[in-house]
Amino acid sequence: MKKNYYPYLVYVLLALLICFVSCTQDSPKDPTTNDETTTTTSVEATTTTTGTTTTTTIPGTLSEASLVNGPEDWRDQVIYFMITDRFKDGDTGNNETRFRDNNPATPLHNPADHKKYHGGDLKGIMDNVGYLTDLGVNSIWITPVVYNVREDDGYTGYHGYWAWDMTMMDPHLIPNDLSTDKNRGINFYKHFVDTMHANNIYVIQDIVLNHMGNLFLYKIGGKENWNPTYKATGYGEAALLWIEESSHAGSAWIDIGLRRKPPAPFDSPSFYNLCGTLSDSYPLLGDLSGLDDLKTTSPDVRTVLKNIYIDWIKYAGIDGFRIDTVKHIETDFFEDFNLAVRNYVKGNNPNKKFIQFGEYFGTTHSVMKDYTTGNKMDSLLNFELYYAMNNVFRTYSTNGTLYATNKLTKELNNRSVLRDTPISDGGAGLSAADAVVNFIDNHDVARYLNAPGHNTTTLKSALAYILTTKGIPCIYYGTEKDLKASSASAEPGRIDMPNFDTTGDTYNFLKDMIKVRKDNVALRRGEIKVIKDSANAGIFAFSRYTGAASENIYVFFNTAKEDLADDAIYDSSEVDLLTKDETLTKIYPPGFEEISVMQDATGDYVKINLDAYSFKIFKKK
Ligand SMILES: [Ca+2]
Ligand SMILES: [Ca+2]
Ligand SMILES: [Ca+2]
Repeated sequence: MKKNYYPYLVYVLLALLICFVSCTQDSPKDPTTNDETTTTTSVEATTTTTGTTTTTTIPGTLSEASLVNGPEDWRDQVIYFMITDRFKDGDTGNNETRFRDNNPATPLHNPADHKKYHGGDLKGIMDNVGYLTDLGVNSIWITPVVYNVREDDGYTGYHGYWAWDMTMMDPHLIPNDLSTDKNRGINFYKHFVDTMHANNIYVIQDIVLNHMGNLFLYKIGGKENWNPTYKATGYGEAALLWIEESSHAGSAWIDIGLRRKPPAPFDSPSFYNLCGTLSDSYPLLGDLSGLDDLKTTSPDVRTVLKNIYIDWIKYAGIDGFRIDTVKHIETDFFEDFNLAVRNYVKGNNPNKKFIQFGEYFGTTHSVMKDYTTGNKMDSLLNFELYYAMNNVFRTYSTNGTLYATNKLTKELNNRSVLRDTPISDGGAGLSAADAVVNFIDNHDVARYLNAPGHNTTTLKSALAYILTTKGIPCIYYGTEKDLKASSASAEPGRIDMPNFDTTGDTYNFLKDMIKVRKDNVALRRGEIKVIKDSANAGIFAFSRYTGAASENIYVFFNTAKEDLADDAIYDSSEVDLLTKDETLTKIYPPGFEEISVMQDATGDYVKINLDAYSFKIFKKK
């Protein structure tokens, strides 16, 4: 049984006395403070990486991580996003052993239930770093690592988005014998980041700044209420009722859920908005599904959040943040937070390119701009492209065909409202239009293959598009394994990686496409111009170019259900990408093919054969 307490760490007798008098709960150690009482005993962590077993000493004191430079250019990165709990259980010793309501019939660890812990951990990722490097991805985004609420109404905090203590590692991710030692937990994470860096993989940490887990309810007019209706002026600090102090005190699930008052300063009612339930009309101040909304307008809250997350960079040496639920946080918060992060990084390694991108579920570029202009985030997840691709590559319209390919052109054009220059003071060093993070699916939406009628042919086209268009591609774990959920919604899609074989068809397709991107600088860093699109399913052709003609890449998609034979594709782009008598050589899929650029009264054109739902990539010979 995992222990559910933390060692008291006492600096002076006074603190000891205060603790005896007033502490009703444990107080984890401040990771920013070097603790003179920490023993020098080391803890060994054994890691197996591609057949080699190494033993690393995990020290009990914190030391500053060396901030590696980060990628030269984030556009060179292919991000692989995994829910750590679902990737690989590398250490069964840290698996959750409790039961809901202390009932052995309902274990919180149950790999057959997507709401429960499955056991994946950092060792599981380290053990399979060779799989990631074989695939060719060079950055990972992992779900939040901080100490979470274990259980809430039948769900568990396996995903990491329910913080109880943002300064401490969640015990399910690290060796069990480190789980009550804040410093060693953080140092194990540092060991994990170092291991990734040693394999040329950068680490993006997912962070939640909007809310904590569900740790309090309200008491209004003498009545307890989990989700009172939204009240813009707030219910007042007196309405905050910690669960352990409510009528639910003594319920078995309080201890199971670790839903105690959080450590200071998050135990202060002044840290919360206390406005009741969030609504679509008022997304900023309410509690999202009962998750306690932090008062992100408060200078004190801002300072604490900045310090906590700068410490994760300082002590673990990570390379970026993916910031959750930004739509529920005031935009000016990010001028403060993102700038502070960049200033810290710059002060410690001016060469390090640290990326910060946000998640605004379902947004468009017209909204995204408010979060990326000025000194805010580098970029956001590209939901506008996600929806466009859903139409173009995935969702059949009522007449049984896919939608107009010009939706992709519109998405590219709409990026013009985004910040078109790099942030002046560091960060990823890219315009927001260049730094958008492109994805075909993730943990908040259905898996790609769960759309009706879809198969790996259209999956490949969609993957090919995010690996050839402008932006930073992000692959959801298991896509390369053709993972498909029991239903077309987000949570059932969070299934376990079935294996780490490197033999599957989609796996090798993705590996090849990642290599094509790596081998061609224009696909990573070039500009993009659409050569031809269509008002129905059909052709979508574009070029990526750097200015050096020999690097020009031409990509042709056919999204129609009919084959296209010898279709003339005229260059309608204003940059004149096709020139008469030039020859283009196919670089993907394998097999020799050359086409010549021809000219008639309409202009320069090529003729190309494309099977239904297929694509080809050419390079100027
Ligand atoms: Ca485990
Ligand atoms: Ca909020
Ligand atoms: Ca709550």
